[in-house]
Amino acid sequence: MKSKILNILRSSDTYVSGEEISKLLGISRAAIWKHINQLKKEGYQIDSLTKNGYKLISSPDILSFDEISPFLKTKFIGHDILYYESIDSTNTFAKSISQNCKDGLVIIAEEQTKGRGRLGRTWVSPKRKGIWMSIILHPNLPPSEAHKLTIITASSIYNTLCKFNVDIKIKWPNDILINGKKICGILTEMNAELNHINSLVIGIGINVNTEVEDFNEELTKIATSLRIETGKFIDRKKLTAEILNNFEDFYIDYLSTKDIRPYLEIVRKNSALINKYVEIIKPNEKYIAKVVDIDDDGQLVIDNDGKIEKLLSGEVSLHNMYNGK
Ligand code: BT5
Repeated sequence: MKSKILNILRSSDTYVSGEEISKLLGISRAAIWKHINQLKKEGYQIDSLTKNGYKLISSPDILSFDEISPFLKTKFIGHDILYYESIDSTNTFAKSISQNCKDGLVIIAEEQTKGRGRLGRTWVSPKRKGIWMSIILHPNLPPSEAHKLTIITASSIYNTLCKFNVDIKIKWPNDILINGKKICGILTEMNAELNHINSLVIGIGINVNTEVEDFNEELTKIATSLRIETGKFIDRKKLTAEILNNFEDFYIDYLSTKDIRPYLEIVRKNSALINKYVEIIKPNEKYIAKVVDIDDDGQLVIDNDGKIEKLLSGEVSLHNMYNGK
């Protein structure tokens, strides 16, 4: 009901009387007043005049379904959004419900208290500064294909961020960098049988309006945000919807063609790694090698002192990029 009242107020430039809303929605004026008060508590600025009714003055900077849906063009992703002011981790929560929920459900939080990266690392997620969300999917794919969805996610985010005219690079397998610093990380997790993915959770963290003070000392050196890079305050709602729109386009196309090459092409063309030297960290060894390519299966191809090796995303960490040895 609250969303319906909001939609009525949004569609009008002037005051809408309580009587009109009451007629349109079939609820009492007292009930409308209660919902309006709730909206005000959520940060909506609504002017109410006894004679004229209600007028929406401004909406809060929040990533609820009501705020994102006006910009959504998707067929199913984000048609349901579970929105939290604060959560431990959208991925942890998404994983706990992923088997019994609708395909394309999105979990979004304004803040994560235990945001996660890969391999038990922490993802710093300050309140209302970024986009911290997880998309739950039920693709009909074998588990061996799951890593390709990270490629689809990275390339769709790359495409979305291009409009900001900044120097964006994709760092295999799951990072997006601007001017060499990390702006986005992707965490793909799944629940699978031997031959079938039961559910997949794609976690996306993007530093949008984060300011330097929001990063700890360690992150200041390696992380950045759209705000820091563009000098502008960015509309998070629109950006969230654009990411979901672009991601769904790529995802639906990939499921029908099973051809990852167009997306790999985006990753290769804008790779932060190809032709660079990287430190490869495996559980039992560390070494420096030159990245030569990303192959058609999405594996990183490296030249380790003349020996060509292929790396799967789950098995390595890459540190310190070198332009020459
Ligand atoms: C990632 O891991 O980059 C995946 C991050 C995924 C975050 C999203 S947010 C929504 C969803 N819910 C979650 O709980 N997670 C997902 P990895 O490649 O392991 O990188 C982690 C490293 O990035 C850390 O060890 C830090 O060095 C760095 N880092 C942490 N917070 C950062 C931030 N806000 N911006 C840039 N770098 C950060």
